[in-house]
Amino acid sequence: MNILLVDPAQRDGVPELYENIGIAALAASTRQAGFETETILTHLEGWSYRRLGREIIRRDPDVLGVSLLSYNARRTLHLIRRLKQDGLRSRIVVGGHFPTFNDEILLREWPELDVVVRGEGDITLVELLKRWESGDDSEQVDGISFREGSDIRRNPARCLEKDLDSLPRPVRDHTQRIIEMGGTLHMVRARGCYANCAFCSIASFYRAQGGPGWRQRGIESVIGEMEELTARFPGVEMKFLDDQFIGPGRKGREDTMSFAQALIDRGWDVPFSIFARADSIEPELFGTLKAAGLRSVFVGVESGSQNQLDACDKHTSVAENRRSLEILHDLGINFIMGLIFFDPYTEMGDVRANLSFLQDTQHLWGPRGNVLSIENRVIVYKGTPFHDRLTSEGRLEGDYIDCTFTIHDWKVRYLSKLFHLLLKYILPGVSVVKLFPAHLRLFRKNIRNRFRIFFSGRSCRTEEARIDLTNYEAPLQSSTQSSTFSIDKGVNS
Ligand code: B12
Ligand code: SF4
Repeated sequence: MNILLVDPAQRDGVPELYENIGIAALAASTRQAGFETETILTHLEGWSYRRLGREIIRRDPDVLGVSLLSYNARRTLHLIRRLKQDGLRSRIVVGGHFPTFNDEILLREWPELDVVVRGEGDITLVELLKRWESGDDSEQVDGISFREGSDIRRNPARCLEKDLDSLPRPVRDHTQRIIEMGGTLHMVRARGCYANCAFCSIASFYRAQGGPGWRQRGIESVIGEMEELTARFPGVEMKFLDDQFIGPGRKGREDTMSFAQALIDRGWDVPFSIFARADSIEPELFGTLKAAGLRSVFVGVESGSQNQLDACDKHTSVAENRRSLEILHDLGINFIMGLIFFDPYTEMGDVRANLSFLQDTQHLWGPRGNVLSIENRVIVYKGTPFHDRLTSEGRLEGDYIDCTFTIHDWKVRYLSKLFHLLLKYILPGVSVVKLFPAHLRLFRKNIRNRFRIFFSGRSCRTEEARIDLTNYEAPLQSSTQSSTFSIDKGVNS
């Protein structure tokens, strides 16, 4: 039985450089169980949806597994529909955050989908595939939803696997290329989060499955993986994707200390970055983490207004936020702060408080600035407390894939539109004009490189991809500001 696992692109044809650890984890589990699994990271290939469709048809897998986020769901679902119309005979399984919270409506509206996997897929997918392989179509597998006649069946949630070390390490099918193209090395040491911020779906995603909200791998297992990866990719910075690198309470702090100490004892200098809540940042722990290789921290500051922090159920204070930045600054650790400027309840006082927070902390920022963007309007997803609150207040607009809200205060509403306009259209326009000579240089370089490859007779994929990337580099930095900044709503802490 051959399986194809796909991470669809977010934007048509724009290469992004990361290994999708969810897909890599599923590939590892299914291969360990004896299945032939191939993975496609569309964003890495720089393929359009049309090209992705052709590649799927060409491979003709028995099972097509697709990872969906709200952002790529609509286009991907339409692609699947089109492929089915064109005769694709694969069984289709979707999973990830978006399907987990929208399983029923997806199965009702998209008959092309066979199964939705809810929550973690590592064990669920393997069980499902084994049943299908043995010709058992009864679908008695925990953690899935599927169609039975005209009904939608939701099997019980699968209990979270307590021992993350029992799962195989994610495969690294694409990491070599990613690194060669200048991307980062993704790692996971812990899954889940003990908090429950109003704009974030992490808590509901993991809690729906029962079991501990935050789980970590054993120190030796993580260090073993780091060792293997540093041997393969020396000098590369590792980015820990854990929603919360530091676990809850005293134990969480002690375990992180032990992890850092174990790295120090090995005498390595492996640079790494993490996500952390402001209230988990303190001098001793972060001093030790720095000695262990910590280079940068994404801090979930969210706001410089106490009202807004409370509305987001952040359970931190403005003073804690400021202090966390001071600590990182004093220790010489880089940071980026995630800042939500506009949420459904923002008032002018919050905007003012945010601006003055930025002003007060500016002396702590690095030379290139540390805020992703000031436009930052929260995105509301199903599975988040904001989504439930706004639904009960009747304030959500749009559909289950793409929904938005209106901000109560009309002044804030217009300000948010103005910021959006500025960041999405005017600033990129200005920078395109400013960067014109650089664009021209890149264009010439691109042509030169193509000639070089043509005459040297090499058809090296990495080399070609590198050229494509250079091509995209300058426009990306300027024109995608509005989507780049919003990543902090996806990558929260
Ligand atoms: C790293 C990361 C990124 C990276 C890389 C993305 C990636 N997929 O690797 C970058 C920076 C590019 C990114 C961007 C965005 N992200 Co992001 N990101 C994350 C983060 C922090 C880690 C992902 C991860 O590796 N997790 C660890 C692995 C093991 O878990 P997993 O990916 O969930 O996979 C498991 C299950 O979901 C399931 N599963 C997943 N796919 C499939 C497919 C099948 C077939 C099956 C059976 C099961 C299955 O099984 C997997 C193994 O257990 C998550 C938060 C999180 N903890 O998940 C947010 C998160 C996924 N991102 C989120 C968002 C919103 C975004 C953005 C839209 C942000 C933005 N505004 O631009 C963009 C969109 C990206 C896109 N291409 O569409 C949200 C998704 C919410 C939603 N409902 O869609 C999350 C959940 C964060 C949050 N706080 O809510 N992100
Ligand atoms: S935003 Fe960060 S701290 Fe809050 S629930 Fe999500 S992962 Fe946890």
